[in-house]
Amino acid sequence: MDKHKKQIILANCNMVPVEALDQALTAAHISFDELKQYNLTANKLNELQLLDDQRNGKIVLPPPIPLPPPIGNLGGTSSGGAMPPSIPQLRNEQSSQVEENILEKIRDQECSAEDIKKALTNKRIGYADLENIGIEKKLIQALKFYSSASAITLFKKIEDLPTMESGRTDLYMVGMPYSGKSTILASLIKYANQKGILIHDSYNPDGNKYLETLKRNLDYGVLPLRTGVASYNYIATSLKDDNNTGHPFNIVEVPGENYVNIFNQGFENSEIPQFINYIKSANKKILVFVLDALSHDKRFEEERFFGALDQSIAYSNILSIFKDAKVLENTDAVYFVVNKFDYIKNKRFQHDDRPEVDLAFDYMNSEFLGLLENCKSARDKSRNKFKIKVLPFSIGDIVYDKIVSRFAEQYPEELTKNLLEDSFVIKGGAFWKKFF
Ligand SMILES: Nc1nc2c(ncn2[C@@H]2O[C@H](COP(=O)(O)OP(=O)(O)OP(=O)(O)O)[C@@H](O)[C@H]2O)c(=O)[nH]1
Ligand SMILES: [Mg+2]
Repeated sequence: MDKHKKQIILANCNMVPVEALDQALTAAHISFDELKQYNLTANKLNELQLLDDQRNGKIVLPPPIPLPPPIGNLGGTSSGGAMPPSIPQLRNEQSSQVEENILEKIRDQECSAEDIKKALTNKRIGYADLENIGIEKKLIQALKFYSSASAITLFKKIEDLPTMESGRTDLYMVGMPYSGKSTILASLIKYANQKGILIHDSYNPDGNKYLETLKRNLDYGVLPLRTGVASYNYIATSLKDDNNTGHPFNIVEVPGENYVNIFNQGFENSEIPQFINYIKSANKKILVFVLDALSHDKRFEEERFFGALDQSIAYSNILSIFKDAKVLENTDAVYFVVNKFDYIKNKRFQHDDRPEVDLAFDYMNSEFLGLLENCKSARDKSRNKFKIKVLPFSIGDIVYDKIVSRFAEQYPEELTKNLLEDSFVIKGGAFWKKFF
C-alpha cells in the first residue's frame, strides 16, 4: 500500500468499518499505534484488539470456558477465534451418597438443568454417575458448561443503554419474560456466524460481549441464562446478503412486562415515555413480537403459568403506544414470531403436512386474532404500509429445560432471509473499498 493511500485511510479511520481496518492490520499496512495516533475511537480500538487477540490465541471473553463438547448434531461450532481453554477432565468420582431418585429423574429427562446443577454442586451426585446411567457425553458436557456459566445481562434500564447508532435498521424483539427473546437472538447469531454472514460492529463493545456469550453458550448446547427481570439488551451488528452487502442492525431485546400495566400505572409514571424517546429516530424499524406458544397453551393447565401476563393484550398495548408515538411511521415490517413451535407442532399439528408457515398462520388466527387485527388496523391508520408477517420459530430439541440436543437451522435461516429483505442497506462504494 503506498504512503498516500495509507495516509487517507488513517486520516479517515473512524469512517472505515472495523472489518476493513482489521484486514489492513492483518496485512501489516497499518499498526495499532498509528490508529491510536489518528484518534481511532476507543470502541473501534477495543474491537480490533479483540479480533487480534482471538487471532493470536489469547483468551479475552468471559465466562471461563470448557473444551468444546463433541456435539456432532448441534450444527457445527463457531468459526474464527481461539479455542477456549480446557476445564478439568471429568473426575472419576462416584459420589458416596448417590441419590437414586434424582438420577432416575435425570435419566427420564424429568428434571431441569438447574436441578442437576444443584445436585452436582451439593455433591449428591457426580459426573461419573451421569455417565453410568447412560447420559450421552455431549449432554454431560453441556451440563458441565451450564453449571459453570454465569448469566450476562448488560443493561437493566433504558438510561443504561448507549445511544442507538443512526443509519441502521432498528430491530426490536418484544417479548414477555421466558418467551424466548434471547434464545431467538442466540440462534440468529449462531446461524449467521456459521454461514459467514455476521459482521462484527465496533459501535457497542458491551453488546458484542453479550453477543459472543449468547453464541458461545449455544455452541455448547446451552440456552441463554435468564436475563434480569425487565431488562433491556442492545447489540449493534450487521448481516451480509447474497451480494455481500452489509445490512447494519440495532437489535434491542425489549421486556414486554413493562408495557402491560400501563393502565394501572399511568403512561407518565411508567418507563414508556423514556423508551419512546430512546427509540424515536429516523432509522427504519422492524418490530418482532415473540409469541410464547407454550406458555399460552399451558396458561390454564399448569400453575406456574397461571400468573402469566396476557400476551395478546400486552402486545396490542405496545403496538398502540408505537402508533401514538409515530414509531410505526418508520416501521417497515412487523413480525409475529410463533415461538417454541416444536411444542405446538407436536401438540396440535402432529399429522398435518402443510408447510409450517401455514400452520403458524393458522395458530395465530385461532389464538391471537385480536392482536393480528389490531396490527392491521394500526397499519391502515399509518401512512407507511408496513408488512405484517407470521413466522414459526424453534431452537430445535430441548432437554432439561436449558440444553439444546438438536439445533434447528431452518428457523434462523428463514428469519435471516426476511430480515435481509426488509432492512436498510448501505449502498454505493465507500471510499475505503478502493484501497483494500
Ligand atoms: N420448547 C421450546 N422451549 C423454548 C424454545 N426457546 C426457548 N424455550 C424455553 O424458554 C425459556 C426462556 O427462553 P429465553 O430465551 O431465556 O427467554 P427470554 O424472553 O429471553 O426471557 P427473559 O430473559 O427472562 O426475559 C428457555 O430457557 C427454554 O426453556 C423453543 O424453541 N422451544
Ligand atoms: Mg433473555
